[in-house]
Amino acid sequence: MGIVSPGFRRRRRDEDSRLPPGQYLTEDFPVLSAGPTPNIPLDRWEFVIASEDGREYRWTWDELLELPAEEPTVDIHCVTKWSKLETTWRGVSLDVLMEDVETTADFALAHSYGGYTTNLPLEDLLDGKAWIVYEFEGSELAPQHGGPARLLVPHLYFWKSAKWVRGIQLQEFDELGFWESVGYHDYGDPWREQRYQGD
Ligand SMILES: Nc1nc2c(c(=O)[nH]1)N[C@H]1C(S)=C(S)[C@@H](COP(=O)(O)O)O[C@H]1N2
Ligand SMILES: [Mo]
Repeated sequence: MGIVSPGFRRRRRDEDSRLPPGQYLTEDFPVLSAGPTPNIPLDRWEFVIASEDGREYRWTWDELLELPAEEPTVDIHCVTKWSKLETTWRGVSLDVLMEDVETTADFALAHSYGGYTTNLPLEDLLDGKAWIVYEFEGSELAPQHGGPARLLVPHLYFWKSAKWVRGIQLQEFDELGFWESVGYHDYGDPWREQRYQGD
């Protein structure tokens, strides 16, 4: 039968192998927000990394845009079971932002405008694994998806990718974020299906 081309079959197999356990593919981009979408004027926007000893490293919106940008194409996986393959973003690697930050902290707590928080080990933000992104598929990041800027940590469930990110607190201890403190997994590796505490 010539209905399904070999190329299509090959692509389907490739897609299946990129889907973590329990996930399904979606072409849409669902919006998942625990509260209202905050409105952040760009002239008042800032991003702050605070180290465990109280030092603060700040960037204005213009300063963020001046930093070298990358365009990661990554698969994203929401704990509500949708996955989206090959999403393209533009933003600044956390490696660039962390370059001059002096720290011996092991943990990070990301804070958002609007009050959302999420925790992760600092090493999961480094070595090309995380970005502060301000474009999605070639357009400025829509407010409902976290614009003006969000954290993107695609190797963990998408709740770790804090929308409307305003800063990262570095600390020596692991402090649970918003979803983590109500039973979601502390780490959230989609490949190990770490959805809830105890998984
Ligand atoms: N500030 C903030 N960031 C957030 C959330 C949120 O409610 N508030 N939801 C998280 C969850 S559970 C998911 S799945 C993704 C959803 O991002 P999207 O709405 O762009 O799909 O954002 C994450 N980041
Ligand atoms: Mo989610």
